[in-house]
Amino acid sequence: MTSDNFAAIPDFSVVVPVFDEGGAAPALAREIAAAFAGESYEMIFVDDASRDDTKALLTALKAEIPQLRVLGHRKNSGQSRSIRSGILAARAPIVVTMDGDGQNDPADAPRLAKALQAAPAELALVGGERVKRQDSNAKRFASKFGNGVRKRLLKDTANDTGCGLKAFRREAFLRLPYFDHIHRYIPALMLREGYEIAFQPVNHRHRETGVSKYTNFGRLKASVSDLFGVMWLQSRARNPQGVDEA
Ligand SMILES: Nc1nc2c(ncn2[C@@H]2O[C@H](COP(=O)(O)OP(=O)(O)O)[C@@H](O)[C@H]2O)c(=O)[nH]1
Ligand SMILES: [Mg+2]
Repeated sequence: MTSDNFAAIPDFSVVVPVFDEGGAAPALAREIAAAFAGESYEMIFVDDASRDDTKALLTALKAEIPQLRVLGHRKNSGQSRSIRSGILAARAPIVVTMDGDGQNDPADAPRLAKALQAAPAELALVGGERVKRQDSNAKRFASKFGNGVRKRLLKDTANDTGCGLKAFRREAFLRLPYFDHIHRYIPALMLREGYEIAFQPVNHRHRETGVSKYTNFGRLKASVSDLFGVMWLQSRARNPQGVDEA
């Protein structure tokens, strides 16, 4: 990449958290490059102190993909913190996140990003909803149950907040309170901030390599306390319906 390229602010920053995804990350980076070919974009992989060769493989790919940036945590800090590190480093006004294991399809990403780019500023998020989950029955059941409870309690209109593929305005994300596992509550928190949100169906693929980093029990444990936390945040929100300057 020339310094000229680096100076220009891209339209889209694709942010991908990865933890021990050496088997999937390089192919995913190439797929993202193919999906965004001809667009003004950067992609930021955030390596969360992987124990495998994820970071080395991605770093080697920078020669092939000039839009690729590789960040690394010194200590494992989880998916949400990785996403946040990527967003803090992102230079584009629109951020697209996706899982690092290849289960989200990069081919869907430009559609979400462009829908947001074309929308009025009030719309801050276009989230993906996986139409045909390619996961085990147990995970699908747990997800359906969790999504149902969350949607009822938070009224966040989201059917699938666990979908890693989301496009949102960077500036809007930076206004949200941050906590571990926030990635499942971005729709609710965007609404709390007074933004509008929308969803589009997206493809979902089998995990071909590596292992899932979450168990149903671990997810449930985190989700319950987070759910109460977000309900509390909602109860403490005030919305001035716009701010006018005289
Ligand atoms: N950076 C980071 N990413 C993680 C961590 N745990 C999961 N991920 C990423 O989050 C995404 C979803 O995790 P995954 O294990 O595939 O969950 P599942 O699809 O729900 O089984 C993948 O991109 C993972 O690499 C973590 O501790 N740190
Ligand atoms: Mg996965």
